[in-house]
Amino acid sequence: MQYQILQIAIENGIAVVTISREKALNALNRQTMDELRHFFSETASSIEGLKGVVLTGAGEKAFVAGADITEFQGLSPEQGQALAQRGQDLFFLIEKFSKPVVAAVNGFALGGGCELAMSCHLRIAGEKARFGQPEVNLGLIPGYGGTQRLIQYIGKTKATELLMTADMLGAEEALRLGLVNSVVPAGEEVGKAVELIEKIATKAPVAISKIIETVNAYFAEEVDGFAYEVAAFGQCCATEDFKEGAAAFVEKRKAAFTGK
Ligand code: DAK
Repeated sequence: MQYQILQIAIENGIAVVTISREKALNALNRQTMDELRHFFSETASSIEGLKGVVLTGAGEKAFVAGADITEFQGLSPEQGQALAQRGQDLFFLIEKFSKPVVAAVNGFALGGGCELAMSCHLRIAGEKARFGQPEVNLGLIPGYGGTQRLIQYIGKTKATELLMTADMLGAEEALRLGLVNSVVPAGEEVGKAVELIEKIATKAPVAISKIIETVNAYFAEEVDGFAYEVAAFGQCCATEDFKEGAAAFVEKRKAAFTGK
């Protein structure tokens, strides 16, 4: 696929993916959603030695200011439902991606933008970042998982308030509530996200992918997370990296993980 909106820079095994529709505050139009889907389902897995992905928005003002409002006027209930399902499927794809995906939130993360950030495994906020689900202003509710993931991150009480009032959260409050992992000065979001992925990449890759799976299992209703953990633990025991990690500890040296 020839990407028109995503700018992808790969350095030292880390893909920095920038959503570049700065004039529309990086709003998620169909093309952007299609490119994100293609990136996570095709391109990312073909990147040799991929350590993780950083998602960010172009410019200083917005991460993503929501779904592109100009595109969803006049949708029938059936079309709306189908689009919401398609969007949710994409965000599940990101949430289940086997390598860490970190959102570097450099400004407004509203509606679909907040939902996109919440589908990433970790979130670094710039001090100017603002988070919110303003769909009720448009006569809508979030359709890309926002009602569910916001509760998962910050709890029912505050999530319900934000979903009903469309109020925005600043970066520090988002940190206090547990929506983001850390707050950095504006302009340092991507650097901090890269640093975090570099740190995670020093650990055993299969174990990291099993952390992603087991954390997701907690929220998957049809899955017993504890049973999932037991099975995933057993799978880790079968890896060469487990032998290497344990041997390195005993031999008082740094482990050299291979991802096998
Ligand atoms: N879509 C399209 N264009 C957008 C946009 C958006 N979400 N947000 C901003 N823009 C455009 C503005 O129209 C403006 O374009 P021009 O007038 O220059 O052509 C440009 O970006 C700059 O925006 P502003 O001039 O408004 O900038 P300000 O600094 O004054 O305000 C703002 C920044 C972020 C507070 C404001 O732009 C704003 O309130 N934006 C809208 C935020 C919002 O309501 N986002 C949508 C949330 S609802 C669905 C599934 C999911 C969804 C919908 C449907 N289906 C399955 C059907 C999800 C919906 C949402 O995300």
